[in-house]
Amino acid sequence: VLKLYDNPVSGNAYKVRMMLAHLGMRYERIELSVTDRSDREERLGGKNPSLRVPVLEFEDGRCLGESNAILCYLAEGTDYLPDDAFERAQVLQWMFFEQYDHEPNVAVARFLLGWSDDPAAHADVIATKQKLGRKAIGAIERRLAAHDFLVAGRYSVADICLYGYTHMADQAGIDLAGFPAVSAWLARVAAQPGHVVIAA
Ligand SMILES: N[C@@H](CCC(=O)N[C@@H](CS)C(=O)NCC(=O)O)C(=O)O
Repeated sequence: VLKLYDNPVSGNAYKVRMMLAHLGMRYERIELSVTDRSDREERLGGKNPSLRVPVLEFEDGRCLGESNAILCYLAEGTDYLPDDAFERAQVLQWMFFEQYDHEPNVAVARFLLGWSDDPAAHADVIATKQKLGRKAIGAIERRLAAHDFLVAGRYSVADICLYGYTHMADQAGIDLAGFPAVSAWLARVAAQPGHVVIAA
């Protein structure tokens, strides 16, 4: 059976759990802490050089890290990844954007607020991350003002990817009230067949 090196509160791991749920794939969850990382080398050393979760381990022992690489691999040949080369590149456009402009801000603000020992000590960093996180969500808003989904007019792995941390923006201290197209899109994503919530 597939093994997912996982953490229940990680949005990056949640993105992978959502994809696996859509595809109806069975897997075993192996939980690693996101606060005590002392066992990372021992547990992930041979599996993902960055020592981060999520990591997906296949039955033949091969391992894949990076949530968005895992999403693309699982989506290959399914309706969640377009066949057309330009549309595939647009999917990647949004997934690279997520990893550079969105996740490092929204996810890190959320982590510092919810899981660090002393959020007040990180107040300046949190404020900067929130500002940049709002800017990233503004880019999604601009796209979704005229589109129901991010790419090709239909639900794809790009939507799964950006739903992950956007739907938890409130936990990062980012209010989505000023982003009506994003809010409507979040509801469309949550209504997809096979949708799962993060606290599963
Ligand atoms: N770019 C990576 C980021 C993964 C990541 O940041 N994982 C976090 C949990 S959300 C983690 O393992 N943190 C512990 C650490 O950085 O040592 C991905 O998309 O998979």
